[in-house]
Amino acid sequence: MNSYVAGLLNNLKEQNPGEEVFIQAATEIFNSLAPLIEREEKYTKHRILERITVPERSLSFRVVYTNDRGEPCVHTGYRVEFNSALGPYKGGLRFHPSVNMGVLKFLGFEQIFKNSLTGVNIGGGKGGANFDPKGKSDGEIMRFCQAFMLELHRLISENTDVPAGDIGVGGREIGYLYGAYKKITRRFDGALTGKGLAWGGSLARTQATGYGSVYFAQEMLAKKSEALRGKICAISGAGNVAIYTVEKLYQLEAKPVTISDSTGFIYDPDGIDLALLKKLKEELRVSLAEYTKERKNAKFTPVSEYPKGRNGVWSVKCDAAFPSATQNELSLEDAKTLYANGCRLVCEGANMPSTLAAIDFMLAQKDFLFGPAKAANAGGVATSGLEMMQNAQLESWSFEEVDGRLHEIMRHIFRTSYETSKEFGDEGNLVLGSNIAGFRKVADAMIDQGYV
Ligand code: NDP
Ligand code: 2IT
Repeated sequence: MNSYVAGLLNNLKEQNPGEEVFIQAATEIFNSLAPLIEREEKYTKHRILERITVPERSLSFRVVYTNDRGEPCVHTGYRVEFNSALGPYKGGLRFHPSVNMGVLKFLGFEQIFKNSLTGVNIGGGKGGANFDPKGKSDGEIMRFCQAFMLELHRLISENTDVPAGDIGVGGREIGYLYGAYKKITRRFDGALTGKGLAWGGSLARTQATGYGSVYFAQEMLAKKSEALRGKICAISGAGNVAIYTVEKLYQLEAKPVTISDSTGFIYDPDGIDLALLKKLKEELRVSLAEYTKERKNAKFTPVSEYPKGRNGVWSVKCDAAFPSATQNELSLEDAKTLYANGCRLVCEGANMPSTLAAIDFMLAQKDFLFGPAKAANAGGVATSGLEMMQNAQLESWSFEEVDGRLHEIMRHIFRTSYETSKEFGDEGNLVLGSNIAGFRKVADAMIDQGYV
């Protein structure tokens, strides 16, 4: 990193105290951008790095709902509108107790470059609340979503800011949020994506992030004339991304053998039972510990038994790994363990699942393929973009149409990232390639649009 970029990063740390994950996301980008910034003087002249690291707008607000015992419960809601150079702010809502402004700034910042890579005209944003949907009744979830929308509706609409799901926000929550949006604003428009199929949702949006991540892995392997067929795969997470990663892996005749949640991980040597996984997580919403009741060969390891500082799921022997739960769930030690056990591909379904040290290690192994989150998990938001297109035209495309477009977008993201890595002299470094390709488009748009 040159001294100008290093100085900017130091300044960013001072200006954003306590926001470690935001600084981590910025560090990764700044590392990648250094050669571009040296080559192209215009980005320094127009102070793009200084501008792009400050959200255009961010809001936090009180959310109060009444629980089933009639008591008021108080939470903080947020929306970070990070960058609109390429289109309306676009990005998910996360409901999780760990949510704070720093977490949403990291996610919103990443979203800018991811969305740019999709080729769809969407800017970057993220929102959510420090609310834990776990253990809450449907009524409590509904009242929380309504209270949240009572503030959020001021910011969103089909062409200003378009939220969607993320951790803790799936089809059920989007339904309650949309109902409240419509009631408050009297508008039936595409202000949210991930909607139900009968009321403006898109086929294949539910599957898109997981499917897209596997399509991306396919592209990485194809470059080496390899395929997923027959490969043993370890997956973390047991939510939307993980479930549809498992589904697509089966379609391509790979063998997924692990899944995980906040209570522990499952190793199923016979291959993950997809129908059981869907039942436990999409219908019953229970811990993965329940999985072994129906699958006697499977083993559940609780989080309390993980080695210190490690994620147990990465100790399972595999050929390919798909981290699909949350940030910083794959450490340097985890990466070394995966590699030592023969794993040669990591494809990031989650946002920033690997630590900076883990990424450095994986990039340094010449026989290893690393698919970075911004590129590999962009299929979800890209398909949200396709949902927005359908809404704007009052159309519904077939599953095959949407899935086909998603597949082509993932191929395009791989090609762009790969070609850009080559252009900058580090062929196959997709972290470098995707960060530079994503950034360049946004930065050039910001220059075109003047100092705003
Ligand atoms: P879900 O809420 O559907 O699932 C999240 C899964 O990860 C759950 O199994 C959850 O466990 C587990 N998990 C969450 N936080 C933790 C934690 N701190 N420690 C251990 N396990 C955890 O979310 P998604 O599948 O939608 O999101 C997963 C990841 O993918 C996130 O990083 C998200 O930002 C990213 N992503 C999502 C997209 C989407 O379209 N949904 C698009 C692109 C990226 P439990 O079941 O116990 O709660
Ligand atoms: O991180 C992500 O890209 C998402 N959670 C999906 C965002 C979206 O707008 O579909």
